[in-house]
Amino acid sequence: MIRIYGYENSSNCQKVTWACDELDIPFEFDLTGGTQPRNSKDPAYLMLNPNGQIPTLQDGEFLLWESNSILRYIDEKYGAGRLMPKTPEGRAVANKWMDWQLAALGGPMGELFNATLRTRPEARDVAAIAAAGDRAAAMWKRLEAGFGNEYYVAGEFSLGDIPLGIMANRWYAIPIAKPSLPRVEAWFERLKARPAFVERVMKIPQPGPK
Ligand SMILES: N[C@@H](CCC(=O)N[C@@H](CS)C(=O)NCC(=O)O)C(=O)O
Repeated sequence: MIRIYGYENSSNCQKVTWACDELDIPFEFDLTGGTQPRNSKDPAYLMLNPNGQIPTLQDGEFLLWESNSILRYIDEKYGAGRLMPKTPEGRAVANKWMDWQLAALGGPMGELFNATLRTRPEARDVAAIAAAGDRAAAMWKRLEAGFGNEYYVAGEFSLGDIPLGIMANRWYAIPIAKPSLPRVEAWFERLKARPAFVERVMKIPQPGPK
């Protein structure tokens, strides 16, 4: 059975647990200690992942870190590629959105998340939250503009939806004013109808203040 080092309320781990359920792949968690890692900086863990971050996947002797790479690996190895579109163009679009989540959306969303849910209410900086909210909203507007009439980001449901769906779950959990994004909102409603998303993402409480 594959092993996932991580914890269930980590956004990057949720990508993997959600995809495993979509593909009916059994897995075991390690380092979970409930909802927090025991220690991702532990020398023994750093042997598995020199970044000292989660998730790390172990499949027999094979070790892999970087959540989006893990998604591609499990889909190809255990899902016969069924979470990737069938055409090169479709796969390219799914890959584009996965890369964009890490390269463009993740930064502003991390900043906003740390300034809000990860900070005690009395210590929150209203101006910093407004600025981070604006930067994140600018990114969500790009996704809104990137949607045509597709139901999912690459047409059919695919790996392309998973990293973005995790971010959307955070975005809608953060109590700030948000612009109207009808296509993003309709897509998020579609994700919420997926049992694996409900179980592995929606039902898991967001991490609280550090
Ligand atoms: N690019 C990495 C980022 C992993 C990452 O930032 N993981 C966070 C949890 S969501 C983490 O390990 N945080 C603890 C730390 O940085 O020490 C990936 O996608 O796997």
